[in-house]
Amino acid sequence: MITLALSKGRIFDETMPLLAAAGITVTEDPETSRKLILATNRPEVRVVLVRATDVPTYVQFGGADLGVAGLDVLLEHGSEWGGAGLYQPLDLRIAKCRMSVATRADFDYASAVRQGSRIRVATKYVSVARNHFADKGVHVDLIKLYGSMELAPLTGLADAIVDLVSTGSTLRANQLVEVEQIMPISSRLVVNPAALKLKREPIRALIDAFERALPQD
Ligand code: PRT
Ligand code: MG
Repeated sequence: MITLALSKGRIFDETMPLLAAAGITVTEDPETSRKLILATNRPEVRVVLVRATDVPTYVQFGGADLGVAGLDVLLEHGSEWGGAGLYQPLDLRIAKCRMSVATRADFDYASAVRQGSRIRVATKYVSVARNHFADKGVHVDLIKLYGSMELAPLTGLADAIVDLVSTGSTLRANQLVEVEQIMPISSRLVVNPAALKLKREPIRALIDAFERALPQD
């Protein structure tokens, strides 16, 4: 049996065409089914549905043989585990967005940076944010949040946020502006190294099929 860990929503949706290219179709709809283990047309392949941030954990500890996770999630997970236990053979180029710094329009980020002011930054991505501001030599107080980062500058909790941006409409709707792009983000295939050894043929075949089906850009 090969177990693939996916999160519901965009990662599930955007992984389906790649699976289809490998001849695999999931036979249940995760949005209507309450099942957490989904069968596929191939009796030896199943999908487990986990929270996006739990995908690396499932794969690292063998709850799944492989999974699909955003680079954002992998960087935060890696900072906790030193990148151990996960083989990352492919950038799937799906669920693309970017990690950015955003502030209220009336906050002068550039001059705060220039003047060496201490900036309060709220984020779910503490490790990425810490590295980014350390590289720039900017002093920050990081405030860890678990959601709705956009609210932090609006309430005075923070001067800035580090969050994912794709269309920019969430920022716009909350009158925030993107003042700096930190890095492009996409989802990666992650594989448990022991599983790759034990089930080399079928896992290799899956990786190769994914690779052939990748979006061309
Ligand atoms: O939603 P849930 O709390 O269950 O978990 P999750 O947010 O971790 O999962 P999900 O499915 O929302 O995100 C899974 C992965 O998709 C992330 O780890 C990213 O790698 C990737 N991804 C791609 C995104 C976005 N685009 C994205 N736009 N993840 C989140 N967003 C959010 C962003 O945080 C912000 O709130 O969408 C909002 C911004 O979108 P725009 O289009 O308004 O700019
Ligand atoms: Mg989400």
